[in-house]
Formats: sequence, C-alpha cells, structure tokens
Amino acid sequence: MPNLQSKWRYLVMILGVQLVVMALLSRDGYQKRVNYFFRIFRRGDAGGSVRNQTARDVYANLSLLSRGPGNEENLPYCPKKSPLINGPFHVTFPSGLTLAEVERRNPLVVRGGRYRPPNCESRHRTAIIIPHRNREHHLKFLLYYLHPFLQRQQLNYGIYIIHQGGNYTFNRAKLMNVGFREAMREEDWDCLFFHDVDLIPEDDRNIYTCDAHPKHAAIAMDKFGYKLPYKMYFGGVSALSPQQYLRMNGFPNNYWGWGGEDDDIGMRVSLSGMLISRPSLSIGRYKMIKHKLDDGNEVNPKRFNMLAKTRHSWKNDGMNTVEYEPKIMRPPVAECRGV
Ligand code: BGN
Repeated sequence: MPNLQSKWRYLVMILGVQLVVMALLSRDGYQKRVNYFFRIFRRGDAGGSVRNQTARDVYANLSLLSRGPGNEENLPYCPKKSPLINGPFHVTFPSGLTLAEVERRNPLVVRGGRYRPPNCESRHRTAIIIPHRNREHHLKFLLYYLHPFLQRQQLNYGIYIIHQGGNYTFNRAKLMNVGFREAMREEDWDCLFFHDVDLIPEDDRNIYTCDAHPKHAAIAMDKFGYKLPYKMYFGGVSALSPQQYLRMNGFPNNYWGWGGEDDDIGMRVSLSGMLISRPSLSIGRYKMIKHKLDDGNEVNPKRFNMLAKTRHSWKNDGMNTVEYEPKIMRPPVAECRGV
C-alpha cells in the first residue's frame, strides 16, 4: 500500500508531465497540428463541407439578363459593386459537356468570346489570356464557369485562347506575351488576367479587375490545401494592368517546359519595384482539373540556372524581344490566337 507521501509524489509527477505537454503544445508548430487534428473531428475536412452548404449554381438568375431595346450608347454606369455577386459556387466536371452547351448557356457572349453587361456601362475592361495546347477537354470546363463568373461581375471582357502550334516544347510565359500583344492590339484593355486552363475559380467575389500592384489571384488552390505553397508563389492566375506588365518587361520568353517561369515572373514584379497584391484566402479559391504532365511539357532542367540569372536578364528578355507568327481564329465563345 503506497503511503500518503508517495501518493503526493505521484500527483506532483503527473502535474509536472501535464505542464511539460501543455508547454510543448502551445508552441507555434504544435498548435497548428493540434488545431488541424481538432478540425478533422469537427467537420470532416478543412472547411470544404461548410462551404458546400452555401455554394450555388454559377448560372443562377443569369438568364434573366437580356439586352433592352434602349440606346446602348447612353447606358448608365454599372454600380461599383455588382448586385449579381453570389459568393461561392459549385464546381463539378460533368462528362458530356460540349462547347455548344457553353454557347447555349451564354447567349449574350458575341463572336470572339466578348461580352458587355446588357443594361449598364461596365466600369472595367478585362482581357483573359489563356495559354493552350491539347487541353480542349479542360478548356470547355473553364469557359463553362468563366463566362457566367465574369458576367456576374458586370465586366466588359474578352477571352483570348493563345494556342501553341507545332510540336515544340510548351512555353507558357511566352504565350502570355503573345496574348498581351494581340489583346492590346485589338482593344484598350485596362486589365489582363493570365489564366491557366485547368484552374476554375470557386467564388465570384474574386473580382477580375486589376489592383495598384500586380495581383496574384490563385492564392488558395485545392491541390495545395487551399493555401499558398510558398510566399513568393505567383503561378496559376495573375493579373496586371498594361502599365504594370510593360514596367516589368512582360514575362520571360525562354522557359521551355514545366516550372520556374512563374517564379521568374514573381521576381520581375519585385525587381521592377512593385509589390504583389492578393485576394483573401477565403475568396481566391480555385479547383484544379486533375491531369498528368503533358507530352511536350517536360520538366525544364535549366530552370534553376535561369532563375539565378533573372536579376540580370529581365530587361533583355520579355516584351521587348518577343517574336512569333500569328494565326487568328474567331470561334463564338473565345478568341483564338494560334502561334
Ligand atoms: C515550384 C515551381 C513552380 C511551380 C510550383 C508549384 C520551380 C523552380 C525551382 C526553383 N518552381 O517548385 O514553377 O508553379 O512549384 O507547382 O520548379
């Protein structure tokens, strides 16, 4: 039988162990892990199920919009905040979706993927630039969601698909430079969104207009657990005004294959004296269409060396050196520029 003294000793020991455990758990790293652990019990995942209860159909009520008989020259300006904004919407990838269906659901989009709000004069002109090759399957999903998403924001917009012809290795950043030049040739856009074809926005409060500094819109992607993979990440979807784009000499032309070009672009932002602006984590959310690495877009082994030289090369490689041979097509739901 333990006497009274040894009972006290046990009690003190247990209290001591508890204190040490609590001290360890309250340290930053442990706290995150413990919170994560408790969240799993509370709602099954990191926020997904709670959001889904309120997510709506991105096309809800859009069919009520139609062009009035009035004079289109004298429309009043659209309100500063669009009344059509709904917040989160459902994103799924149903089999059997066709471009004809996208066209049918977007009757106010005109040839070349252009749209203006029917009842008011938009305050913003935004071009969406989508680099593309062999991803028709992803493109139709992106267009299915992007058109109503942009219409909810009452933007005057145009969608440009920049298709890389031939079999040479894919060059995402150079295609963006081509898109910038071709889009600006056609219209005085005040903002350009550089958009991966496989990223679908999930919340229409993620407004596709430009900020005072280059914007990185894809801050929370499902493939990275809805948070930034690293602080300087600038990939997926970004937005720059023409002035900001030219100030950093556009994007690099020499990154062939996967990886590094977005880090180069992020470095150009700071090398040219600008900051990165971002929407909040709860709004800048994107779902990625799952796929394997494409043929012709192999990992670029030169990317480390190239990134090490960006601070010397950015002024000599970019919009001031881009060369290409354009071929232009105008399908109904997007403008298509092949190079
Ligand atoms: C990074 C890639 C980016 C890519 C992100 C997310 C590089 C350069 C190495 C210094 N950067 O590692 O291009 O967008 O991952 O996948 O590979």
